[in-house]
Amino acid sequence: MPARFIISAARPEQFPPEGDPEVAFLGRSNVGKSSLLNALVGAEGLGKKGLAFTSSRPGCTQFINFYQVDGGFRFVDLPGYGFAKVPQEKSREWKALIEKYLSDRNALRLCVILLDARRGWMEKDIELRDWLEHNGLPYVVAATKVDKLKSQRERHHSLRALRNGYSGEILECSATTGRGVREIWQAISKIKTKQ
Ligand SMILES: Nc1nc2c(ncn2[C@@H]2O[C@H](COP(=O)(O)OP(=O)(O)OP(=O)(O)O)[C@@H](O)[C@H]2O)c(=O)[nH]1
Ligand SMILES: [Mg+2]
Repeated sequence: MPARFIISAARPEQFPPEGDPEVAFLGRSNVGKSSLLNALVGAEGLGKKGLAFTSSRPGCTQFINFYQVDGGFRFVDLPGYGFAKVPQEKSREWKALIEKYLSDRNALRLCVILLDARRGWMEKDIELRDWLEHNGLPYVVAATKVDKLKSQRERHHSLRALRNGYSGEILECSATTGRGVREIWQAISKIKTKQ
């Protein structure tokens, strides 16, 4: 699915004018948001480097990045939360920026909450989920990096951590193997028919 970068917004005034329905990718720092976004749009039209910049260094995405995706969507890559090494002031700025986007954006139709399959729900993830529910924003939950679960024991532990206090659907995915990409696309396609 061809896609192109629109803008990197450090402040709400830099958000592009509202347009196609938007899908936002949210989750802890380093959970794999940018990687999953790349996997969703695939190599097609992107070239080898991918669309969104990824890094093993947490705190890689510092602004809200908007991408136009063919098929009439926009993908929105948000900075990760919960990364202790970011100075508190910076972290507060990001939180304010993210909250502003989530509360004011009419075009926002779906949030994808990403959880690390090995860790499951952490405090900040639950905070986010509660906030989305309270504000009536639709979301799906994706467990990332499932390719890292090698043994039966690890898979069992993962399932427990993901199911802990949550009974909704969880899409298992991996940006490395492409697992779950189709299922996420299915969830995204539904937002069109809901308009
Ligand atoms: N094995 C494996 N590694 C992954 C997967 N997804 C991401 N990674 C790795 O995890 C690291 C972080 O990935 P990013 O996509 O940059 O994470 P992010 O959530 O965008 O991080 P921030 O921008 O810092 O919030 C990188 O080293 C990726 O290569 C996956 O599905 N499997
Ligand atoms: Mg990122």
